[in-house]
Amino acid sequence: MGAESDFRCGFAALLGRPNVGKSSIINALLKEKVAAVSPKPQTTRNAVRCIYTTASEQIVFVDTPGIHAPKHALGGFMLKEAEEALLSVDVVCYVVEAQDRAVGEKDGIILKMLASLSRPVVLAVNKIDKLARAEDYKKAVALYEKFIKPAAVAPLSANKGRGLEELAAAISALLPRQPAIYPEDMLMDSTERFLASEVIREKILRHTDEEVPHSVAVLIDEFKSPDEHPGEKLCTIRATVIVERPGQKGIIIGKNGTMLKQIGSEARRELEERLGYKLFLQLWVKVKPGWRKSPEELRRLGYRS
Ligand code: GDP
Ligand code: MG
Ligand code: K
Repeated sequence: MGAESDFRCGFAALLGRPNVGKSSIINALLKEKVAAVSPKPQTTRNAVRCIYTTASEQIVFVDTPGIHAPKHALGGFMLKEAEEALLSVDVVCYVVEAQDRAVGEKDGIILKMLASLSRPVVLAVNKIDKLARAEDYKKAVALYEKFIKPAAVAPLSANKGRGLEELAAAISALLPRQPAIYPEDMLMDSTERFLASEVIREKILRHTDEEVPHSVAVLIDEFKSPDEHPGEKLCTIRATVIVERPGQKGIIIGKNGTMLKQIGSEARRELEERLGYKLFLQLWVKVKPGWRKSPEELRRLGYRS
């Protein structure tokens, strides 16, 4: 058989409770920042596809939203989104932590979904660098194997760059033999608009505490890129940051607007670097009490339901 017909390509859902390191794994694999990473949970709410291509494989990762108990409308949306994502993939990459010694509520929900799913699971045991004895990751494996039978187990450390190629190999071994779907130089299947809202949201999360992240959404009101508008020299982005309470608006704007200015200039710099052109970025902050509980508002913000 020729090399070409041995090529494997397909979709892998990246699954795991918040903060196990899903975005870090993607970033480490692509060696470029693609999905938003932050030490706070719920950074990635929408599915972002990242594409990992080598000479022998192409893995299209779907960075699924965190799995949450459906306590309000947003939670319900995310759970449904995650279930739908699972039905459209070839493999599930389920990320847990090497230090796990008990199954938490969120993993309980994920395990229940996986147990009823006819898709192979690669159990990615991340953060092995945190263990005093490397082989202790097997304790985490034994814990999860009580509920699912993974097709493969991949111990790794996204932060230390260990076990990443082994993880990719374990996933691609379970993909169908077929040619690449995407061009090999493509890293992410996502629009520039979406990238803009993710970068802005990440900057907000980096600069704010506990109570802000869960109630913030970024709506891109206008995106005029030089590609779409040949007459324009600058890319213009106007975005609204939506929060739930006036206090949160105050935090994001900061004293004399300094915080918003800081967030805006950091987001602009990163976007200019990643998009490859100069841009003008304007941010507003709006209070919409209870936007997360309103299905209509969620739809308007782009969360399908
Ligand atoms: P996600 O919510 O699953 O996407 O998790 P993130 O990728 O945002 O990571 C959450 C936190 O875990 C961040 O502070 C990361 O730096 C940290 N983290 C990710 N991978 C590792 C790892 O291999 N080792 C250690 N020690 N920390 C990690
Ligand atoms: Mg993430
Ligand atoms: K995170």
